[in-house]
Amino acid sequence: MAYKRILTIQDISCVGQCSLTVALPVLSAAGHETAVLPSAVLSTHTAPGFGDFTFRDLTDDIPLIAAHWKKQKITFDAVYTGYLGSAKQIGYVKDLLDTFSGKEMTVFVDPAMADDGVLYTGLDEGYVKEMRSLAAAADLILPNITEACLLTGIRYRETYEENYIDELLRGLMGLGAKNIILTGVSYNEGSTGIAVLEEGRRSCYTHRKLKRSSHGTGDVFASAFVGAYMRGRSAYDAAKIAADYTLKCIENTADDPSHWYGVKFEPVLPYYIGSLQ
Ligand code: PXL
Repeated sequence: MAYKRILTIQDISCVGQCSLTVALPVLSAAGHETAVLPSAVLSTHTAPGFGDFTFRDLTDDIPLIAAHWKKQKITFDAVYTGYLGSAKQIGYVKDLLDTFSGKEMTVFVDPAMADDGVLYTGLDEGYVKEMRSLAAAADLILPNITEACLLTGIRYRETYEENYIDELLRGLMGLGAKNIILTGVSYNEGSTGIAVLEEGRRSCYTHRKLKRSSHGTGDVFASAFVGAYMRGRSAYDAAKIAADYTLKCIENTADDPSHWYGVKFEPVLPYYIGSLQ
């Protein structure tokens, strides 16, 4: 099996099971070497529940770290970005992609910035605007419906039919997105799924929808997707593996109301590893 070095750029939420505390174990479980560029350090994630969180923005460190890596001739097989610290930082991340870009470097952008029709606390239109151009620099983007709406300017809707999803996919392509993994595509109460646009071909993976919606599942899905894709799976197969794993993680958490802030993804890692064999 090829051993890939994956750089992931996202925050350290010290407590809360999202971002780097999810991405690193999942990518390692997929058999990849990980490198990190923390975008910010927060005491917890920013979703309602933990109250006031601390936020240390690491924007100014990004170009210094990138310059050191460049001097050392360090290269990456993939870069996977998630929640970033500021609009200015997104500009630095674009510069970093230019600096390290190579034929063999795959760029994944999860524009982790919103859910259920609303932007995460602390983010603004300036952040969304920069995220649009980062999405254009990616080989694959992984937005949910809310993020796709913010990126394209299309109105957010809770209920919709297939032509709405087509409109979102077209809008994202219009921004310059090459391959799109659109999550949370649900046409009825009982099911949800992923719309995949891979090299112009459209497919959809649909699965059971659980009653409970859980925090951090976007990061579990994106990390599991990147891990599987970098193991040579197609975007559709990687989406299926990641969606099935995410569903199992939610199921594994459903009987524990005290675990409201994330999903217990760790005990289900053997299932994920098995699905990659
Ligand atoms: O799971 C996405 C995410 C990542 N990082 C931080 C967040 C969130 C979602 O709320 O607050 C800091």
